[in-house]
Amino acid sequence: MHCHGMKRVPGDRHGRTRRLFLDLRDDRVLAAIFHQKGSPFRLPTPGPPFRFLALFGLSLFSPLLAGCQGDLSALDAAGPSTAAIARLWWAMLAGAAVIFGLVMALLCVVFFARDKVKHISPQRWIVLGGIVMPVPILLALLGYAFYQGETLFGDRVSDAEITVVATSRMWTWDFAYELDGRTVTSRDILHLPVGRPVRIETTSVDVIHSFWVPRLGGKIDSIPGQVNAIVLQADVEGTFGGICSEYCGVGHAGMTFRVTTHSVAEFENTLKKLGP
Ligand SMILES: [Cu+2]
Repeated sequence: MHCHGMKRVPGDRHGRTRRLFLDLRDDRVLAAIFHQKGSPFRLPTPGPPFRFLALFGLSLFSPLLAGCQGDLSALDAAGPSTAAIARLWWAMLAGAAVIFGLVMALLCVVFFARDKVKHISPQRWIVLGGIVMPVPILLALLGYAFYQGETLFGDRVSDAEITVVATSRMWTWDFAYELDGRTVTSRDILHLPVGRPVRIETTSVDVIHSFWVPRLGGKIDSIPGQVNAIVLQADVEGTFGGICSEYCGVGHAGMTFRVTTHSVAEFENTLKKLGP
């Protein structure tokens, strides 16, 4: 058997890939990770199975954990709508993990106990493994998605006493509020009261944009000549990121805004300081 991948000429793509793979399993690399001063992983010398699991775990969880929090994370809920989205996301992940685990279990049976499943016909594998096994899980997830959807768009959405008009244009957001019979506005900063549902009515003056504050709720298209509405509620005071989530031209990436939430009294004071 040829095992001379390491002798490929320098610059060879496959040779480099193979060296990188081998390096990751090298004791010196692991020693740097696990035994350096101040390393959070100061552990006894890891054995081969542990090494693989540790590296696999590190590679899997670092991007996952990094994505769970932050200004634009829909998993870092600051209101009931995003809480519903996050619950659904975790349920979908759990369902996908269960199906993945079952498929891997079947794969192990085929690899390691082939004699016990040899009598099962291919058609039976398809029906049992491809339909009977995943469909109940997928139906349960579908039902849960409908149930959570009611929190976002259905009868369970709270009635909003406050309305803000969000007007999009390339590449800014204007927010208009009613205050004692007059209209005040803010640009690229949306002020919201804490604990009160607010109806956001959005429209565009040029092309289609999309209004999205990930920590407070789902996204909604902002379309010229049309008014679309979404109800958002913030449960905590703070500032959150908002973005246009529909590509709208060269300035799209910079079409962001901030959401600042205030206590109800402070919200009114803030609006009083705004101009028309
Ligand atoms: Cu955009």
